[in-house]
Amino acid sequence: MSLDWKAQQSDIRTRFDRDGFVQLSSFFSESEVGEVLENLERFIRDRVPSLPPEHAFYEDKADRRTLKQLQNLHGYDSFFGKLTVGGGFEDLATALLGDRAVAQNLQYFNKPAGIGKGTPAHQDGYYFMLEPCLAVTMWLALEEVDAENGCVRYIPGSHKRCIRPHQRTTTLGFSQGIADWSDADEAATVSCPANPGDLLVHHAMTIHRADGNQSKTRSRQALGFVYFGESAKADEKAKAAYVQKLTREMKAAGKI
Ligand SMILES: O=C(O)CCC(=O)C(=O)O
Repeated sequence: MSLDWKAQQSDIRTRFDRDGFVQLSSFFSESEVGEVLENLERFIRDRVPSLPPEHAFYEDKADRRTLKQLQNLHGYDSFFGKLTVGGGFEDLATALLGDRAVAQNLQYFNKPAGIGKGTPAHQDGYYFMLEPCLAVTMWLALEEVDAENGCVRYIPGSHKRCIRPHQRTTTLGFSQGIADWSDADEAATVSCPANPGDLLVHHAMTIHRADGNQSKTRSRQALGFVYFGESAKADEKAKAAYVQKLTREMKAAGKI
């Protein structure tokens, strides 16, 4: 871990509590990012072909080069497991939540060059179904990310308001988007370009979105670590029913 975040812990917590997100430059060094990319390459080559379809999404499922999202990396692979559980990401999540962080998911997010779709505006808490809504997502940039290839955009302070109504989208991997998105919402967004190794951390209530990848040559790869606070209770029945219904719909539509 390149950044000594513990030395700045109180300032980081203040910014996170105020804005609902915080950007930490050079959280990972160049060589740590290189190691992640090497392991991703191995995982995609050796393991992804045998994953269940609901854990590996493609922009075009007939074209393996269009891989856009992976779920549960930490459960499938010991390199990613060690990164997610018992390490620096978990420690930082605990510090920001003020509650012991419990790892839930490690996702891979890619927007392939030219075809990567936008991420609809949403709050992770809508998907998580937690009471209280105490969770963070940590988004680690693995390459240069900017307005052209689809950087993440947040509405600062939105974590202090309510969960907005969401509705079904047609975007594979982001099935829910804010239903009453307005020009005022758009104007309130702040874009977060990032360099490889930079970490964006957002609260589960924070509204965020990203554009599609307009670059013809550059992909947009990132890892997303999800942690729930120990005291947050998930409505597991409602969540399992939703995931089951969604998987059925995606299979019926030929998307997975
Ligand atoms: O990678 C993206 O475009 C957005 C990721 C996201 O929505 C999340 O990590 O909660």
